[in-house]
Amino acid sequence: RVFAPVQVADLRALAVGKLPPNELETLPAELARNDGVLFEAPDPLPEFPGADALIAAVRDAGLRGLGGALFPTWRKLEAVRSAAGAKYVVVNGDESEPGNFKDRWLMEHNPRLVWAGAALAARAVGARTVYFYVRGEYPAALERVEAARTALEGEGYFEGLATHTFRGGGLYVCGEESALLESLEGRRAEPRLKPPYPAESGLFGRPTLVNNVETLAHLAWIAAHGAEAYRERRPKLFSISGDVDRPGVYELALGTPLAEALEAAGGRPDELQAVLMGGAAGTFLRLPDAAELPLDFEAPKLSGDAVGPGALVAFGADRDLWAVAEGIAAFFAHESCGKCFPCSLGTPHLHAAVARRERGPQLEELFLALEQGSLCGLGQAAPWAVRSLIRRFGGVRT
Ligand code: L3W
Repeated sequence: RVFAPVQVADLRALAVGKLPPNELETLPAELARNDGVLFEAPDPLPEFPGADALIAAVRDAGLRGLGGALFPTWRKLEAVRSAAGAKYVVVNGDESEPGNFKDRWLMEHNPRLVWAGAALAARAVGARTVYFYVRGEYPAALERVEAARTALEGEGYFEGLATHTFRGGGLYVCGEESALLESLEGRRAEPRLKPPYPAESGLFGRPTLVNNVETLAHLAWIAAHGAEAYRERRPKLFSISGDVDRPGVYELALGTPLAEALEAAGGRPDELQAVLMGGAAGTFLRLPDAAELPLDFEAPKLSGDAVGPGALVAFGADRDLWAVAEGIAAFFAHESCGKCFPCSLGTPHLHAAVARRERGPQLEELFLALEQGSLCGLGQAAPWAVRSLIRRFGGVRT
């Protein structure tokens, strides 16, 4: 296996100086900056309320996949539950999207909550085995996830379940759920054609519930406090970094306007020119135009605009956004797994075009080839940041 330090150099290019703290061996606990309910595990951890009750609560709470795709969590639970025979639950802790560090914080500082969510989900779908896949470059997270697993096993919380912590393969594409499953099976991480979705045919060809770390933390919180309390709060973790005074993980209510989120992190929206929302697979928003944009599930203005996993990287007026976009394009070219042609050929072309500061209409064809032709989200999302930069900043070199 290869443990490539893919993210660090890229993030250096992203925020030029004020970075998400990915070079740190461990994230300081204080990096969770406000009073989020997700920053602590309920004590005692929630009991399993029964499959019907749990799935109904998850549905009523409106929980969606918080790795970025926002698929309704209860539908996945229901799909896996309704399948017969052996099945699995897999926790996707392969947080590799530049600009995101909220899953890392949860794995390092609140792994009990995530394990609780995974165990509850396993009981709800009738799975007997849970794998927790931790990003290869997050050694402290791996250690703490494993320590929490051992402790919970000792406390009897996993009774009837086999649980495993697994070190990820060290590639960005490992976070794509089907590539992650390949990696878990001991093969090179390459995405599978979908459908069938993992809920139908996943690990070892069996129905598998794959959920992001944060999603399962929310699920556990819902099991402990109910759907109504959740709906009142609408919590979401945001990784806020770049040109703000207090970069960190913030729990904010969905719907919070962008400017307010930046101010919470000590940012001064009036002095910022842009925010990269979502991460490298996200889009540049222009300030002050987007100041009032509500950070909610349904906020797309341009294809690719989405809260995604919840990264906000702020850029002051003196940052060269083209240099950032070049770093992003280089990242995708480097991380493309090579399985499908649109991505493996398209991402180096994109990188070369951005390096030349090309911004003409011919680029649209490349964007479309990547977005529509790529097998997985890596290639599909690769052009979003560049396209949003060209559209929103007129392609003018900043
Ligand atoms: C059962 C169906 N399951 C869809 C499942 C599917 C998957 C989920 C979403 O992620 C996003 C992108 C960025 N029956 C189903 C079904 N599913 N139909 O729903 O599926 P999909 O295809 O919409 O997306 P995806 O490929 O899982 C793409 C975000 O990922 N992203 C972020 C990556 C990084 C992190 C991180 O570091 N933490 O998350 C990169 O592109 O927002 O929208 O489970 O099986 N009929």
